[in-house]
Amino acid sequence: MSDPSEHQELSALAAKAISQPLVTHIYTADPSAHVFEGRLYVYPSHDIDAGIPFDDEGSHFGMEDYHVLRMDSPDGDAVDCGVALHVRDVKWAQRQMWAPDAATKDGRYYLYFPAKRADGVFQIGVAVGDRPEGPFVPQPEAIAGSYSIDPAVFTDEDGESYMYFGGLWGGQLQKYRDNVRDESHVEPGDDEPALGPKVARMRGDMLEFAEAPREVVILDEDGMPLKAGDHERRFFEASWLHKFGGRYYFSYSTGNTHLLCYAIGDSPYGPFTYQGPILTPVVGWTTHHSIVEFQGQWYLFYHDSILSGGVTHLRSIKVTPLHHEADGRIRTIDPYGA
Ligand code: FUB
Repeated sequence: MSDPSEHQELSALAAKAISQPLVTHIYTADPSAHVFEGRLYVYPSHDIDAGIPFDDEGSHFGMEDYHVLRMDSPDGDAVDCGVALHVRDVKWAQRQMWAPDAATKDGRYYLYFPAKRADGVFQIGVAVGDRPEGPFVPQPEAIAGSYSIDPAVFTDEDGESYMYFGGLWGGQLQKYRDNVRDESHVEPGDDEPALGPKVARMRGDMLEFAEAPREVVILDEDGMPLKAGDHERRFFEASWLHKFGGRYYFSYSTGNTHLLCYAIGDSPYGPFTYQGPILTPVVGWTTHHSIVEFQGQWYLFYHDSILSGGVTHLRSIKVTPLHHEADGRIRTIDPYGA
């Protein structure tokens, strides 16, 4: 960054992120930001107080619909484009519309979302629209072979798209091995390899997986898979993939240690080698993000619970500049330190 006025603008944006959510008329979380048609579109969860008691399954995260936000620039106003999809319109889903993502191909837009079926099992669905803001029409069934939560769809320069997904505990990932669910399964023991997120290449029509989901492996500095007991570094939820300098950056939340971390690899399938934290803990239990380039500058979209006074399921999304150092490492952000 050589232009001083540009530097001042980015510093001002970082300072604004400390106190100001992108919108305050609704609670929002889990922001997946994309540049579509030259503008920023953000696909967040729409947090509500559904009146459901707290439990270990995250039942109090009782979200029912999605609103899409549009911004002309990261320091501009975020326009709420209204309800893009409601759970009542999704035949296979009953409740808990958790963190979504979106993608585009051949002029159509695809909203990917996790939700619980009536039997309490999370799956991932897709809904299709003609505009980035929707409305989106859901497919009648969930994506075959999908499970758990937090879809993130990355489209590579060759046009192939990949869905990353999975989340531990309330997100149910620990119940699966080799894509098969077994209620008796729990998170592996501390000295066993950690469970990874999953990745599957999408079919050309963006509606189904083109292959069975594969395990994403995150390695330590010695090339060994991170251990399940390594709670400061192991994957928990909130997958995101961006490409920088020809390398693939997989970022994620560590859940119960409240960090956003990243790992780098040479293929969209990984393996990825752990690098360090991107964002230190925010106010609230969850942390979830996206990373996007807009007009030559990179940004981190994330959330915290400051606006609600710390209520963990009533969150607000924010944006702050993100810097890759000359060697490609990401500078760690303190959400309250600007
Ligand atoms: O918003 C509900 C869940 O909280 C998301 O799916 C997780 O990533 C966490 O942010």
